[in-house]
Amino acid sequence: MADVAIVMGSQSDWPTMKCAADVLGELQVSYEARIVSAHRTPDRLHEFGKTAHEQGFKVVVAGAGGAAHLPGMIAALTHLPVLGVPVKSKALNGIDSLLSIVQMPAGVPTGTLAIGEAGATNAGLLAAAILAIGDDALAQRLVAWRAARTAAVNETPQD
Ligand code: RP5
Repeated sequence: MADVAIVMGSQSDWPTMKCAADVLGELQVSYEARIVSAHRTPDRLHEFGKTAHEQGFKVVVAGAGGAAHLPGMIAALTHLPVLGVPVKSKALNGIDSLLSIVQMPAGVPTGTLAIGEAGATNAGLLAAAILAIGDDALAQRLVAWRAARTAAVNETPQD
């Protein structure tokens, strides 16, 4: 049983969504990664959304590109927090993905992160922050992770 489900619309989304997996791994947060396409596997989408809570997931990170309906549809099917990652698309550089995820109707909240790898990394961090509310050891790991990032910033630029 994993705490975080990382769900993506296509195998082609994995290089982006792996950034969420990587940071969750660094923070020792359990996750499962799955391919669930809103358009190509609608039955799988419905099954996942309806059973995500029963499966023990606490947060869903969902990434898709183009007509990126996956995060919003999962949010329509579960009360779990859903963090949407707009994957950079070939045709419109992810602007289509972003707009498809961000503009949800009132009542079906879907968190929306930045386009691409930064968004996936931050979705992983945000999932960890949500879980850390009830997990002091994870909160300490998150604080340490952030402190290490701060410490890595030089005060002056280097040649
Ligand atoms: C979306 O279409 C996926 O999330 C992916 O970002 C995009 C392209 O998918 P592929 O054609 O590469 O499978 O559903």
